[in-house]
Amino acid sequence: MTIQTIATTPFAGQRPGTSGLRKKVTEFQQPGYLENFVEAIFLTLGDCSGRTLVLGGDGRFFNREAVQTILRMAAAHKVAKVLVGRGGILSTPAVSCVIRKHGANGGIVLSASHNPGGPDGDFGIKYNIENGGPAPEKITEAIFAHTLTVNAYRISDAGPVDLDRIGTTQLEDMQVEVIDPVADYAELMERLFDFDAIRALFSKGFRMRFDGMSAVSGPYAKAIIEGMLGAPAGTVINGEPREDFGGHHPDPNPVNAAELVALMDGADAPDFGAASDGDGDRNMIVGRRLAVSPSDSLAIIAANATLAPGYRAGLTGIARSMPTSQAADRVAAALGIPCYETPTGWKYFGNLLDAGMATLCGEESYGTGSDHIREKDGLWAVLFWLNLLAATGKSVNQLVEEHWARFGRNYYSRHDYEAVDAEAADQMMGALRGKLAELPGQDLGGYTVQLADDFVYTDPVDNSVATRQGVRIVMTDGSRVVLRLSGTGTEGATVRIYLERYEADPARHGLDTQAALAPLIAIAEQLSALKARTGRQQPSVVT
Ligand code: G16
Repeated sequence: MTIQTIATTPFAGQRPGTSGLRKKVTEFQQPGYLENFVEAIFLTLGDCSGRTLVLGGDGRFFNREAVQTILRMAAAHKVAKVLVGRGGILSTPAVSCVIRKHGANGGIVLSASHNPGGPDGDFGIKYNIENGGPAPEKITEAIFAHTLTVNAYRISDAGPVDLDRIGTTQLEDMQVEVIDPVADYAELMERLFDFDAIRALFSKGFRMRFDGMSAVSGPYAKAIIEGMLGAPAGTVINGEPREDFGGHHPDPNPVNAAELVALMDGADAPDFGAASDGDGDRNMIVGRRLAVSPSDSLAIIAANATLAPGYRAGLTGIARSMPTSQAADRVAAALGIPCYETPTGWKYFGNLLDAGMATLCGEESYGTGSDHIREKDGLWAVLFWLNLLAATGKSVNQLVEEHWARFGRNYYSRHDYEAVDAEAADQMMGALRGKLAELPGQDLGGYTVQLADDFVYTDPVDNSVATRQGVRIVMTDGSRVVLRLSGTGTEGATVRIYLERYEADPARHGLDTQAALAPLIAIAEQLSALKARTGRQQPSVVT
């Protein structure tokens, strides 16, 4: 076995987006493409001798190949030890959990999250730091800078490591420990939630469906929900991870988890429906004929958090991304704790969690989590809801309706326009930014604009500043229209329009969401001229 230095030339476009580098599999398969990016990670890390890293991914097409390449490169960079999930599998929350539990120096996550997989699908890679969370911008920018100048990468010429057998092997001077991908994570969940109460709920005939979407969370859900909590076999559907996610789009929302939503709408619906995404960090919570909005889910978990053993001491604060609805702000105000508003991207929660300033975090994009790890966590959110259902004896619908009655309802929706011409999208956002200064005070469709800006975030812990994080138009009654371009798409641009309206009157809590938001939808079009600029008449996805 020898360490080789292979000459290479930079690839354009390796700047990490909202959550790491995400590209088409075919792009990653170009000779040197993955290697260049991994070399840039190691160049950013510097001397790796004595360090331990965690490595795993969501099992999508190219996962195994990438794991072998990264192991050989880690050995060449003198990493002391790599903990890798069996079969190269680790959900994103499990990577975060394993980094923290084993005191590793960081980890590499292989996933394109909810983006489709398979040879024609997407692949992705990101680096997580020693707190278990996604690397902050100063590190991702340093990685990017190295991708622009990289001219060689170092790699061992050793043969493949057996990823399917638990145990430790040697690769050059590096130890490779293949670990059970579920064990550490399951043990953490058991400490946070009242497993006895949830077991008792299932033993009384409570029925649930968890849709693993043929992605990574299936094995975790089977081990915990069916195994440890005693739910009947068959509770977890689509529970085998497949390289192409069985052709599904593993994005847990009412559009892509249509099968689950139809089941929950049916006459013999189970009591509780839930789904997770490609890499297991997103969640969807479904009651009977009710898909709970992720923003509401965050607020409801926050309002009832002390019912779960891991959160009995109460919350120090809540954090939400700027486009997420303000439902959680109302809970924070009632609890007398701060609510932080961050840019989109889980990485922005890391400092607040590390500093103990926030306990719960959430995003409208089906992401919820807490200070137990430094990633959002799909199954954790599902177990939280199970804990709430078991502790209160109430249904999902009851919990949601009672929450609205107490705090008011924040009607909320996101309209996505996917694979739009990137130049047209940039021009649209540019023109919109140009109008912002004149909007405050103007009357628009029955609303008066209070604030119009391009969101700027100053991190209260390290004072780092993130600019151009989304255009927000806030009305005097708190209703909002937010527009931004996605940082996770792999084709053209994705325009996201976020719409929110607050309704205090319980008699008006049963409206159709799109109808309730119609005036704000019209304002978004009036200000952006999206239809004319992009040629799109309808959003591709409405959540
Ligand atoms: C990632 C990030 C999230 C973000 C989401 C959507 O989620 O971790 O913080 O909300 O993308 O980002 P964008 O609107 O820029 O596409 P995931 O589940 O894809 O890793």
